[in-house]
Amino acid sequence: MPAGLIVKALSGYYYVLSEEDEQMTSIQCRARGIFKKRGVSPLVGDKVLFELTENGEGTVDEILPRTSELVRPPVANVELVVLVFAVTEPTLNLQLLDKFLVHTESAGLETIICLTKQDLVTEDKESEATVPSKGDMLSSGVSHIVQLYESIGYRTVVTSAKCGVGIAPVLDQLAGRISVFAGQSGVGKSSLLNAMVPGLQLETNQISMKLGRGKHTTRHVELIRLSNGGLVADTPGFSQLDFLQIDEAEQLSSCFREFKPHSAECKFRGCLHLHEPGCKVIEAKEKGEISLSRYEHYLQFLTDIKERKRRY
Ligand SMILES: Nc1nc2c(ncn2[C@@H]2O[C@H](COP(=O)(O)OP(=O)(O)O)[C@@H](O)[C@H]2O)c(=O)[nH]1
Ligand SMILES: [Mg+2]
Ligand SMILES: [Zn+2]
Repeated sequence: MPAGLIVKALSGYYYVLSEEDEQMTSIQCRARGIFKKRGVSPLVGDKVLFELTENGEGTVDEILPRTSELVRPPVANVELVVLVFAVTEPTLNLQLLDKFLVHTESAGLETIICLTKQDLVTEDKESEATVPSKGDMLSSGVSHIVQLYESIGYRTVVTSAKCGVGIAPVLDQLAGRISVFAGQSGVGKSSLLNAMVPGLQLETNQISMKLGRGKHTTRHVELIRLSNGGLVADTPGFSQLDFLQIDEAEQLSSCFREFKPHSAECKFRGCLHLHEPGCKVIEAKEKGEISLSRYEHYLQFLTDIKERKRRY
């Protein structure tokens, strides 16, 4: 039975790329009834065994074991999440970035950060002005943010789809695996993908589908194939994150990577790094070894988690 990969799911059909097919055309398949009975459904990203039927279509017979399973967007076997944030337009929201990072950490997914629309902040070197321009200030802010997240251990790439900056470094990260692009609408996810794939023309500047006014009426997940064997999902997904998987306050702290070496040294086991004596995380924050913004977001998320617990 041939093996393949589901690259698209739409209206009850699964589109399977056969491993043996050099042409890389996908085969339209139905899923076998047995899946429904078992309460499982194939996902985009699934490796499957399928059978060809007489009309050139096929049947998905078996789903091979998954390494990961995202709920939103619904994609299996994702190895990398690219968190896409614009340096401006919309205003860079570091709290949301940290929230996404908590999610990818708790899901155990490798994450890179992509800061788009770099062309909107290029500094004006020619200007003699003593007062820094808005662009100058944004530009130094961006390098500060890159430094911060790189120091924590997240590869951070600054890009401009408009000027073709930083496209290759992002593309390199995507080679040979399944990735998802996550980020608010309007940050430039589709534009970035269009810049990476010659001939790809994803619609850009789409009105949010949540408002029901989007041009696309069909909501579907699709993997885009890159020339280096990478597969990427460009889906709105990930938009309204609530701390679904995290219900222990202690677990939150472990999702802040840079806390780890310090929290291991806290005086009390189960220290929440709020105001406990002998807390090494607070000490590190005061020495500037942990950034104030990261620590503050940690406190905010901790409050969110506690309040949610209280409500149920
Ligand atoms: N100046 C500038 N604008 C960009 C860049 N990338 C995207 N945009 C614009 O930002 C808007 C949203 O882009 P889009 O790719 O649709 O964002 P998405 O919603 O995240 O997929 C569009 O008007 C794009 O033209 C960039 O690198 N520079
Ligand atoms: Mg888009
Ligand atoms: Zn502590």
